[in-house]
Amino acid sequence: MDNPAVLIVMGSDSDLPVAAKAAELLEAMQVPCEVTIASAHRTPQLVAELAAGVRERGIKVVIAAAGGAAHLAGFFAAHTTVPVIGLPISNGPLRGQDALLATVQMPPGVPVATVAIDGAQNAALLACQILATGDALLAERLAKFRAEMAADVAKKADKLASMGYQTYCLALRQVKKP
Ligand code: RP5
Repeated sequence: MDNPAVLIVMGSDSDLPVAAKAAELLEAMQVPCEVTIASAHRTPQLVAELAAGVRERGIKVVIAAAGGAAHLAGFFAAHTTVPVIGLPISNGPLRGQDALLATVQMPPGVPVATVAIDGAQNAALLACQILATGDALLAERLAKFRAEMAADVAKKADKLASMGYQTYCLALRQVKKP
């Protein structure tokens, strides 16, 4: 990808199913992004080099996704002043609780903006919101996204009012059946 504005880096390809959701949303928002794999533990030198080069490459925001003892976002943030969004992944027996705490508990001086476990959509939206501080067209796309969400909620409220909660609930259960 030429001139990516966002870099999505993940610790392993096992993080990709979640991280891909961030890439998809960035694509929908017409934000160019690059997706790569680099591990704070298995390839620390690569992560350090990647982080040291992001500002020069014009990358404005980094999304760092990792599970387990998730040091990727913090280690990346230690090597750059470009904003880093940490995306804890629910890999492993602790289902992301470990990754959440490892990502969010940064020492003062090196911030990581941490989203929820597997919160790929919010990671992408936060990246867009940072970029939109200097991009009016992207700000408009974000406003449209919010308006669509609000319309969706209103539509559900109307449906609930017309169906009644019991029928609505039954319909939801039918949809959830495998
Ligand atoms: C972390 O360990 C990765 O981010 C991944 O979530 C987890 C497991 O990695 P694999 O063993 O699947 O490569 O570093």
